[in-house]
Amino acid sequence: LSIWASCTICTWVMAMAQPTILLTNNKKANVRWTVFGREQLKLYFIMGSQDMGGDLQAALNVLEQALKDGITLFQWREKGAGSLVGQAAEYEQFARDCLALCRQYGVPFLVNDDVALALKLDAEGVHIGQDDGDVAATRARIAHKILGVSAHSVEEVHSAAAAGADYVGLGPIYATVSKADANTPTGLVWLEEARAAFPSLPIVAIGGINLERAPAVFAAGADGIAVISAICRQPSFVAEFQQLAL
Ligand code: TZP
Ligand code: MG
Repeated sequence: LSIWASCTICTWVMAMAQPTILLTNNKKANVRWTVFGREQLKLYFIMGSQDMGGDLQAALNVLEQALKDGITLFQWREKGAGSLVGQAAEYEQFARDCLALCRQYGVPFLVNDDVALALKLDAEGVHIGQDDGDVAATRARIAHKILGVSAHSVEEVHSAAAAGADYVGLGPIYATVSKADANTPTGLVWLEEARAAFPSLPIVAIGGINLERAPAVFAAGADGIAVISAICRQPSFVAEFQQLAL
């Protein structure tokens, strides 16, 4: 260092280098870019503690197994009866525990509805429904993060895409046991219509999808399937899904 310090040019170079060193230590410079591609929708696991009967450790175990076996995206959806909503500390800690596992396996972590939490945890993205605020405003709020939007008509798909959604979620395709206020199942026809209307839009199908139904859902045009109960009730689902080689 003394040799460096005794040389005027070296001192100047070190001074110039200083901000770079500071920047790399600066939390703000530590930007994690998550480039979104439709292949990330392929096997999209959604879970909250309510989907595992409130057993947090069981939920973390199922998530870790699913990550090990190859889910491509995870959505933390803490919602409804039996969830941790209203228990602020436990709610946030459980999200952090799930996020830590996703980071360990390099799988993007999305938060359902709670944009403030997604920003606080620096999650990779958020998923919102039609009643969860303006899509364009959410896009502005989360900047480059992944944005998914649930849509139920061609108009909703169109406006979500125009407002900056990275992908749309369509469903329930089949009857679901995991969402008390779910709409009437659409069947595969709606998926086929949406794909025909939006040939290059990333689309994930949701609702009652299992191993038997998955091939038809992909054939109807989905880039991926989003599932809750298929994995929560049968953690071997992910490995078995891989065997289908869809
Ligand atoms: N939105 C439409 S159906 C559904 C959501 C969140 C639940 C999907 O869960 P499952 O158990 O895969 O049918
Ligand atoms: Mg919502």
